[in-house]
Parts: sequence; C-alpha cells; structure tokens
Amino acid sequence: MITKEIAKMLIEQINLELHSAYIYLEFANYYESQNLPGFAHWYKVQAGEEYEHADRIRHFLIEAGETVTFSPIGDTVKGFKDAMGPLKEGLKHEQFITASINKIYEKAVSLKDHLSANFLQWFIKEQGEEETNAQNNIDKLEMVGLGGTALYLLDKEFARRED
Ligand code: OFO
Repeated sequence: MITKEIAKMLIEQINLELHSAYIYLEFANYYESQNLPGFAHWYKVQAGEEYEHADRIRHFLIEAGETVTFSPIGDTVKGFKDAMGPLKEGLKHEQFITASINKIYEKAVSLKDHLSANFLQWFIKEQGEEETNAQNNIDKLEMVGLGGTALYLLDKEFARRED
C-alpha cells in the first residue's frame, strides 16, 4: 500500500514525535522548578499532543500493513538560563520537525506514494500551527519581560491551555 522507503521514514518520525514529547516534558520540569506552573502546564499539554502525533503515524502504518518497532529516544536539553530558554528551544525544535515532515512529504511525492503524501498533509498544516504557537509564546514573553505582575498574569494565561 505504501512504499518501504516512506514506511521507514515514518517510523523514524514516530521516534522524533516521541522525542518532542520528552523534550517538552523536560521544559515542564524546568518551569515547575521556576514556580511557573502555567508555563509547565502549557508544555505538558504540548507533550500530550506530540504523543498523539506519534500514535497517529503508528496507526497509519499499522493500517497500511507495516510492522512498527521503536528505537531509543534521544536526550533532552537542560540548564536553561531563564524562562525564555525553553521557548526559543521549542521554536527551533518545531522548525526541525517541520523540515523532517517536509522531507518525507517530498520523498512520498517523488515516489508517487500518494497515500502517504495525502496522510502527511495533515502534519504539514499542523507544523504551521506549531511554529506559530511557539513564536507567539516568545513574542508574549518578550512583551511582558522576565518578572513581575505581567509574568504572573502570562503564567495564568498559559495555565488555561486546554488542547
Ligand atoms: Fe509533532 O509537532 Fe511538535 O514536534
């Protein structure tokens, strides 16, 4: 149903999505330690989304008759200087994930693997949103600064993220 090349790339992408969840939970750990529970919550919700992305690909592959196995997940980034650190790292990471999705999509198109190409279009749109969200978070923190009442209120806003 789908090409072996794309199946292999998608299995690697599952690993990247799970790695994203792991990275974002580490961000949540950092924010908890900084008494910013709203920021921690935002990234905990994001980690859940990444898990769903991984499972969406896993399900697609299983439906296509592929065998899926996992490999080890990479390490996380630690030791942030301030609350902006994870946000910048998050944007960089999403740009990396977008590039990876685009690469698989382009390969699927070149191999005429239309089923995979069609499946990947959801992820292309999703990556657009993820990059926008990551940039918005940076913009908001830049606007309010790294301390005081405004930061407290931004933390409250981030605590309201539902999905
Ligand atoms: Fe799965 O979108 Fe972020 O990484």
